[in-house]
Amino acid sequence: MKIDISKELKQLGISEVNNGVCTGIEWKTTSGAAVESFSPSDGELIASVNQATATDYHEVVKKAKDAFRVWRMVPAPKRGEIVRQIGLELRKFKEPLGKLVSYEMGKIYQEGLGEVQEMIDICDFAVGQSRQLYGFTMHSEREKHRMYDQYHPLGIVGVVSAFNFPVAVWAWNAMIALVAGDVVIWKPSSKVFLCAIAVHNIVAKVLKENDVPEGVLSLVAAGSRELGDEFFSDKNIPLVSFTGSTKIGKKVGGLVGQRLGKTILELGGNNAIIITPEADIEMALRAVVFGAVGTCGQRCTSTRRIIVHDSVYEDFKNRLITIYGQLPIGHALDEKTLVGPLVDRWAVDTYLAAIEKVKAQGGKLLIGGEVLTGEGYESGCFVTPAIAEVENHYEIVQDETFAPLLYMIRYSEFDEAIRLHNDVPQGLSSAIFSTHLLETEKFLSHEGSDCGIANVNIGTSGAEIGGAFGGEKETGGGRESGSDAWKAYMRRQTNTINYSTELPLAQGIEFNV
Ligand code: UN1
Repeated sequence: MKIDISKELKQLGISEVNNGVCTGIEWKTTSGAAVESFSPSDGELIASVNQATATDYHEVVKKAKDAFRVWRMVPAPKRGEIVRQIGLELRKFKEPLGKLVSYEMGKIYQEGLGEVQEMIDICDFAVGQSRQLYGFTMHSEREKHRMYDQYHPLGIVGVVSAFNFPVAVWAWNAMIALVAGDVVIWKPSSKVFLCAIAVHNIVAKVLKENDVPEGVLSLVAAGSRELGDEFFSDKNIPLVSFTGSTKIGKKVGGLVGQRLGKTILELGGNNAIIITPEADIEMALRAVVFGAVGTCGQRCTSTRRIIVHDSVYEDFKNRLITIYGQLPIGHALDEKTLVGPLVDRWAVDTYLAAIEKVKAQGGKLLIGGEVLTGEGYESGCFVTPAIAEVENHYEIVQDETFAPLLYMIRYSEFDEAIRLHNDVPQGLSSAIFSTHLLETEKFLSHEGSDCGIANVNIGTSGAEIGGAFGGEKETGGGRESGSDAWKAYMRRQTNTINYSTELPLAQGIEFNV
């Protein structure tokens, strides 16, 4: 199937060959090695990008540092006004950008649109936040003393985003960072450079119209071979927000930690749904299918395990297999499709290797696990989503396979379900389907789910931007997006002001000189 998106590429300012370096308004001609971007849906070359070099990077950092000195002094609500305009501009480009996300990354068009909607939503959220960057006031133990804490801009925020959310992850970080008075350098995944270039073209108009200094929002499109350790070790970047695998995240955490920089790490998940005898089974089925095969299983919040009570297990399994047997798999931009391709053939190989491991470790494959061939599947990136019956302790089950591979695990006692649920190294998202108050409350209690996100009667994926997003254990530990996640993007300061004519010491210490 051929779908022509040349009109959308033109609208988004994507040429055959693009430069990978931007400081907000200006694009810099780069001499870095070219990366070609192919659609996993039809294998067509979309366009290519000349990557940023180390020299480009240093120039970007210099501009960003200069820009920060100006930007931090712009009143926060005025910074919010720029973000408001970015949100308006994104609304105009929702369809073409959603289409490019879908075509370059492989998620279906509906999800591409949803991703741009998340960008718009976080802009709206950040505009409100720009008037709410507040701290507490405390009563001092000393007479005529006042104490409060306040938040100052931090500096350059380095945002490293993964291929699976080519545009939204940047927005969650960048829009909050902007209202916080920070400047941003974005290093996107080399699998989806074109989406990042399109986003920068969209925001450039707003930055230009408002005379925002060069360097407030920058892009360095460079693979880790061109620019990796240097970026993470750079003392000019006080906060690195990294989304990616646990393996790379540990390395990033080490490099930033060595220089005592701050990190927000949004790494792997091994997200489970507990389905109890009290569950609404229809709702649970729909949530499990969307969670497991949405984005072809390539969300960090994807449902990887379902822990199902004995009494409903067989019925749930059979109904799930029937649904899986009918899933429309195809081109991400075909509106009939519910399951698009994996991002590339490397992801397909990883998927097939995981299926083999499941079998070798004692699991029973119930459906799926194959590569599709023939008409419409020429790119080699299409697979049939799999379900396997396993035990939770298998090595492969303990690992995150970034593909549509769903594990079924049985339980008989509720406490056992919670134990199985938590017995993995990761801790991002979790859910329970139950209408029994004692079960749902226990799941949300101190002895319940150990994840950063815990849901009742909704699935593990598809979080709204209004809540802080992130996880525990090997998921990394930071939070981005909504709630009070903005605090991580700012420098906290405690202030004590003495308006008396005495100098009393705290703790009643006498020290008379
Ligand atoms: C990710 O996969 O990196 O909750 C983020 C969700 C999306 C975000 C996923 N809002 O599924």
